Amino acid sequence: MSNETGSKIEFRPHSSHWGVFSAAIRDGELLVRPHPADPDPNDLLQNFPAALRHPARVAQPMVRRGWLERGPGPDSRRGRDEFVPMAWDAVLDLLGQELRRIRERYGPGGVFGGSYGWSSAGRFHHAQSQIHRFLNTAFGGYVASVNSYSSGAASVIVPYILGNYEELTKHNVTWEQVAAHSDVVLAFGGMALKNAMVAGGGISEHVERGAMQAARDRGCDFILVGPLRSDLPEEAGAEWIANIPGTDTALMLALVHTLVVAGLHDREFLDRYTVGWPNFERYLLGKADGQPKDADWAAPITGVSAETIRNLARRLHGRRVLVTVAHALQRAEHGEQPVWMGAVLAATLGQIGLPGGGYGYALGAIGYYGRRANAVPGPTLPQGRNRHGNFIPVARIADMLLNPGAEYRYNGQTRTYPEIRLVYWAGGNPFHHHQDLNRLRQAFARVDTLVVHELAWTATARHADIVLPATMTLEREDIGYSSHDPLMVAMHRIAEPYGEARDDYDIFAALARRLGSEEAFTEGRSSREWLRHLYARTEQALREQGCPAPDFEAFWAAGSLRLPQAPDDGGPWRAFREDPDANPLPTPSGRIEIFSETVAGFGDASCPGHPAWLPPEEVPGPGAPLHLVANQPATRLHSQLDFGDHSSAAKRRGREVAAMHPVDAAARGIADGDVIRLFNVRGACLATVRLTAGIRPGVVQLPTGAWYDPEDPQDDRPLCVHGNPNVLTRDAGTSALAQGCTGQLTVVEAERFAGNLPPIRAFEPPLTS
Ligand code: PGD
Repeated sequence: MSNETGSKIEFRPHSSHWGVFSAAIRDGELLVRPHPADPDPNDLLQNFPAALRHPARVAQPMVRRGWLERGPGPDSRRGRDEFVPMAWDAVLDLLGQELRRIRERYGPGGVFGGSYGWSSAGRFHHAQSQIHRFLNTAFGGYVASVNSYSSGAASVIVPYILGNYEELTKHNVTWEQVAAHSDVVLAFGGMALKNAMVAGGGISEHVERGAMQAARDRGCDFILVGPLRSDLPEEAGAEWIANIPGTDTALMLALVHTLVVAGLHDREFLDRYTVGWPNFERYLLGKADGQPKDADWAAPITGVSAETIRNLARRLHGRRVLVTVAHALQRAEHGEQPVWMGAVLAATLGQIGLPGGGYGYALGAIGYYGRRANAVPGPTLPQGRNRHGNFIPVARIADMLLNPGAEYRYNGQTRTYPEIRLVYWAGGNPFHHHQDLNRLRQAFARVDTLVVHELAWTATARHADIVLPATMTLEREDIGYSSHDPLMVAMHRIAEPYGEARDDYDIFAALARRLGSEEAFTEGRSSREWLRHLYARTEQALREQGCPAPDFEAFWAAGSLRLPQAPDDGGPWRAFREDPDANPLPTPSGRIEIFSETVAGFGDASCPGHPAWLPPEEVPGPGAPLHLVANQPATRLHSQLDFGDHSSAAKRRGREVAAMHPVDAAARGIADGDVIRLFNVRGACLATVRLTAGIRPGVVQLPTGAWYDPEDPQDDRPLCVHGNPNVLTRDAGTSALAQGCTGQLTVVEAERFAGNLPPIRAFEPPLTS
């Protein structure tokens, strides 16, 4: 391609969590082309062009005026104050001094460096790895976080009941098997393409749509259980069972009950491969509590007729059935239960370990599930050892900051929240990912100092005391790699840094120098030298396997390298099925645990020893009669590049779009395209409504990711004028076992917003002086 002056424009390879691409600058404009071999490229790539030089970018280091004038300390003005620009050397000196003060007075236990977040795809400049390495090698450790907002409940319960969580999601039933073998895919929560279109580290081939189409063409039936019809793509041709949100465990119990009373359960499989069935069966049949968990019992709970449940159960018998449970289901109160019950349903059908059958937990939740693994390792920045050792379950951050010294339960332990003085964040956006944002604001007001590296003025940056401008991925070199995508990408620099932005690595190196630990952090390497160093591991593994192993220069010049992949062998559950004694699962008993002595032994009523229907505390009622599903957005990854064109274009009247059933809208005098106010006891936000019959009546859906935009930041409970559902969600753990995020589901009321529409200011830089 040439520009107007006829000179050739060079497209360079790059990668993002949402796709591999190449890009070039023509006449000051960024052009982006998806990878030519991608069968189903992701439109999220179109968020890049407008974002690159958008005024929402952070142009220079900034310090909050109140912090600068009064020094570190708790301050409720965070998020309400103005900022003072500062030169790099001065701000780094100031921060170095503050880090020394904290270390001397409180030690590493005074710093929360959990810094959760997805940041960018390149494996070296991955901000999480950078900040953890810095805190470990140059500071002496930090209070960490464990687990994720994605799979907080599942990752804790799975090792007790099924085995290795990573294997369950990444080495199990693949899309190839679905296309070739499944007769029925029973998808609780669906498998929305928007989720599978993303994979941490990058993805060059989006295969899910094609696989569902191929399975469908072969005669596979897809059955979607969930309140949103869009959670399976049209290609799946799915039958839709629109249950009440959060009731899947009850529905699964009733399916199993129906199978058992009809004698259609696979007794042989249950005897040979599982433990604890008799205990569970007593509960199922009502022998323990007098209530059989049959279809009639489940119908009013789930909103699905008893007849539909019974018919569905009978249709599952004797066919190659794959049960899938979306991450979303466990991001709710008692989120452990649907994960466990999905496994019990699959075991009852006797399908676990068969090609295209069994339990595909979280298949479709992300792009690296359901694929072959790479046969060689990719680059990873070593994070060093955290000698401090204390941690919290990731979604308990506000609890920790608000309740230092308080006890809480987690994974069978009683733990104590530490007292945090400094919070350091790079590569994440808690004002996107956390629940009950008004409470989070109170929590952040408690610390002495909040430091944020950001490429843009997210609400997290606005609440910080020190904001350091980070480069965006397009402005630096890196290596893109994901464990289940065969393309390793030489991510070339596409553009110069915005304003005074610096790479996280360079910022941490400069701070490490001020702490007297530069060598420990950098090991004397420049960024380019780190890339060469990290690449060497893959090169060596390729050589050892007798595969072509280009050196770094050749890889860099070629722009990408296709890696060998492991066979699609069904993983540990196939081997277990073939010989459970030779290949036991890494559970306490070596079998699938339908009853877990270990979990029961923890004695936490919120997660008993077998899967059970535990009615949620938060249910629709007076004041909040509707369920709100706050799910992943389709037009951006989480909150990333919300100011990009693709994300902005999908909004209506500048606001995030909420989906609502026409019946619920009519009852409230709401018309399609109206701006509505969604509210509950915790907060309120505006959104523009889209009416659709593709949602269960009684449910509103508002995706996450619209940047928090308080109408009046001085208020304690300001109206978010942009549509961030996390002002409404509840900040409570899934259970005492996992303490996972429950942000997927809450209850609200909706009304037509009749006032003057407040302007959207989320993307304007904050006031400076
Ligand atoms: P992102 O928007 O990806 O969200 O939460 P997460 O915090 O990961 O945030 C990444 C941030 O990193 C962005 O602000 C981006 O600008 C910044 N960034 C990108 N590259 C760089 C870089 O190189 N350096 C620096 N310093 N910064 C960079 C996601 C989390 O949200 C997740 S994973 C899930 S699954 C949860 N889902 C839900 C949900 O379903 N429902 C609700 N209500 N809430 C959720 N929150 C969770």
